[in-house]
Parts: sequence; C-alpha cells; structure tokens
Amino acid sequence: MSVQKATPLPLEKAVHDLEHDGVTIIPNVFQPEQIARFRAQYDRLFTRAMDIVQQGPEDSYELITHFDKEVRANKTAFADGEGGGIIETAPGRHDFTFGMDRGVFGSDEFQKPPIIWTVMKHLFGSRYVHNSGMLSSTVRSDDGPWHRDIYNLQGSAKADGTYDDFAVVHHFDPFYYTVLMPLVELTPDNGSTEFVQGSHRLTYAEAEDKPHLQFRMAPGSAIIFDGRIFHRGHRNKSSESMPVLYQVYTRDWYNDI
Ligand SMILES: O=C(O)CCC(=O)C(=O)O
Repeated sequence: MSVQKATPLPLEKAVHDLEHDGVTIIPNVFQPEQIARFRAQYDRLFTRAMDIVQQGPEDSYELITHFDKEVRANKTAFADGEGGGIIETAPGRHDFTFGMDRGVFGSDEFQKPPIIWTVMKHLFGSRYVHNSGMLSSTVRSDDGPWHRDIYNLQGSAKADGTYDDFAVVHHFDPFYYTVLMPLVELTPDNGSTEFVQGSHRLTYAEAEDKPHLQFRMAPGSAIIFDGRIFHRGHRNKSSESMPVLYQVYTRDWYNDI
C-alpha cells in the first residue's frame, strides 16, 4: 500500500485523477480558523449524538454494502426526533446527519466551498444535488467494511450473495461523488480511508489485484472520490478521535438515503 502526500492540484489534475484513479485530494479548501469553528460545532453535535446513542436504539437500519458479496447488516439507528439520524457503521464508527441545516453547517461557508463547487460544476455541468453529514471514528474503533458508496443499481444480489456490477462501472458516466473533509490531520495511524485505485471503473473481480491508496493530509484539505470506488475506513490506532465532515454530490435522479 502506498501513502501519498497532498500536493497542490489544479482543476484539470483533480478531474484527471478522478477519472483514472477514482480519487483525488484538494488542498486548502478551508482555512484554519474555519476548521476551528467547524470543530466547535462538530463537538457540540457529537456530544449530543453520543447522548442519544446512550439512550438506546430507536430502530434498526439495513445497511447494504458491496464488495465480494452483497452484505446486508442490521445496523443500529438512533433518531434525534428532528429528521436527522445516527448510524453505527462499525464498532466505534458513527455517521450522523442531524444539525447540518443549522449554524455554521447550514451556511454557504460550509455548504458551498468555492473550490469544491468549481470541481462539481465542471464534473456535472447541471442537474446535481448534494447532502452532508459527519463521521466519527473514536479511539479503538474497528475497521469499517469495504464498500462502494452507491447502491446495486441492478437490484438485489443473486441467491449466492454475488451481484452484477459490470454495467455500473463500465457503462455509466460518473453520477456520485463523496467529499471527505477531516477536521484533524489524516494519517494511516488515525485511520485514513483506504481506496482500491481505479476500482470505480472495475468490477469486484477486475479490482482484486489493483494497488491500494491511503492519503496523509492536513485539516482544511478534502478527499473527493467517485462513489463507485471500493474503499473502507481504517481502525483508529491513535489516542485522538477522528472527526470528519462529508458532502455527497449526486445526479438528481439518484436517491441517496
Ligand atoms: O470513515 C472513513 O474513513 C470512510 C468513510 C466512508 O466509508 C464513506 O464516506 O463512505
């Protein structure tokens, strides 16, 4: 596995990386003082999220992931009564989506970072939508599962659990991008996301022997990846939790729930 350092990339390089590798880094999306304000709001919402988690689950949620097989796991879901939710994606890892329409997270400053919007406008042209949320990986969290961020567009998996991903990687134009915006330095030690290079354009079988990528990057930078790429969050081996903000940009026909 190679660990790459972030270097400044022009728009053309980002677009090239996304087409060829399925993932790129955009440096200097946010300034340190913006990261500090985002962190303060994140910490408030994270504390509330953990209070809700302590009260116990409200529902269970079918989390479907695709790697060698389709995996349907019942994940614990917690609701805050305000339309948002919290999902435990693996022990010590949560994805929470409440409070993103308020305060600094509801503002254009977070929702419309100029450089990200320039890239998305270039990639999509028109007819795209976006949503946002937060990820947490506490110390001693487990590895997350390998997955693509998209659903199986061919419907359910076959009886043996395998699924057909040929059309979606070989015939579809990109329709889903995830943007990860860490609020701390991201390193292999605290669990920087691992990607199978180029697998947004490869079936599971074709991607098996491809190189894996992991990035080291400063807070204020962002990782953009094609949601079809195989990836997973890594166990946090450091002594600090790893807070990450995310945005998802999709074609307007895709329902990202
Ligand atoms: O927690 C991570 O590093 C991975 C995030 C992830 O899997 C995702 O955004 O789909």
